[in-house]
Amino acid sequence: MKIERVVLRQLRMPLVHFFETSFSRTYERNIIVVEVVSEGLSGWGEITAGEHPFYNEEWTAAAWLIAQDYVAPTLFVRALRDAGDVNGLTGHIRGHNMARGGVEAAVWDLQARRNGNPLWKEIGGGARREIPCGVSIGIQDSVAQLIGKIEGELAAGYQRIKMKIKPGWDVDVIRQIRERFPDTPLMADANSAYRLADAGLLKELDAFGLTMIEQPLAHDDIIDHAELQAQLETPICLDECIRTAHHAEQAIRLKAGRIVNIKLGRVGGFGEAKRLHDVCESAGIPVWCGGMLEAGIGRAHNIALATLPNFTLPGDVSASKRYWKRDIIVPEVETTARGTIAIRDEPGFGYEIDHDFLRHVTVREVAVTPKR
Ligand code: OSB
Ligand code: MG
Repeated sequence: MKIERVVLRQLRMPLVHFFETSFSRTYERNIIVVEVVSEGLSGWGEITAGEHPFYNEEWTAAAWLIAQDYVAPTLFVRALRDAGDVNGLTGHIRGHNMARGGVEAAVWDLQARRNGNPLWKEIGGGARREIPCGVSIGIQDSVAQLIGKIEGELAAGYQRIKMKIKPGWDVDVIRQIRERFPDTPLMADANSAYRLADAGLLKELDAFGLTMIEQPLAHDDIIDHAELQAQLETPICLDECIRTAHHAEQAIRLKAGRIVNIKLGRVGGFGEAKRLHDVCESAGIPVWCGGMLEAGIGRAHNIALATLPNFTLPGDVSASKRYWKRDIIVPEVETTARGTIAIRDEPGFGYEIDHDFLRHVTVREVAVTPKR
């Protein structure tokens, strides 16, 4: 593949409902879409960085510069043999996995289209025709509001409910939710809001039969998670602190958690996501696909990823309409009454870009081309 051009577009898309985590409340997303062009075909990817460096160190403005000045130019150095080579080609860039991963994923989409394959097939997935879906529900203004949201999602068929927690919105809230929904698979995501010294409080959550608690401790910690896991009955699921397959090997060796959330952007794209998947699979650690409030392209990539065999748990990939009044793809991502998303067999990520709407939400655009 000889890449001729990389087009970056920054989109501005308001969420239908704000999304609050332990680190911030988001009303509107500023998403970077990547288009890689070669021989009349385009491959598409999404950079999943947030608007601020609060989930990890990345944010839209920095990701734009890294993608433009460092990641895109590596694609022009020589013709690409395989999309799997992009991860190594950008491996000299420290951090910034989301910027690397958005471009890498676009090259995978391009390669899938060249080969006439659906993306799920190109990456070696296809273990299932429908991926199981859960939802991630942010911190609300009241418990009554949270209960209302959960009722709506269960009525839509979603298979598990994840709630965001933070100090002051944790044990009491979960107790009320568990009382109201005694049999629903529930989990909590703390996004690094606690310290090992909070082990006593986190232990109280054992009473509620959560299927897991996600990333309770620091975003870059594995060791304290191991100490905490030894004290908790509830399985710990690692998110922020697993950025490479090697991190997963270390976490598994230390018994820092029993489940891993794999996010395409956080780990730098499909190449590393697949290696991480394989490390977990060999160790008997189930994984699920996390989300970053993606628009349609990133959502479709997540669906492809979640067809790898060890994605056995419902993920955070859900219907477009939970986020957007209108998505940038057609059709939009929809779920079945069973709380699943059916995979599609069209070449590439499986949906059409809505070019009119994409143009409508684009606030800046740049084409990066080879230096001559
Ligand atoms: O930790 O999983 C997370 C959203 C933004 C940043 C971090 C996280 C999340 C979510 C939402 O939980 C997942 C989604 O619905 O896309
Ligand atoms: Mg998380």
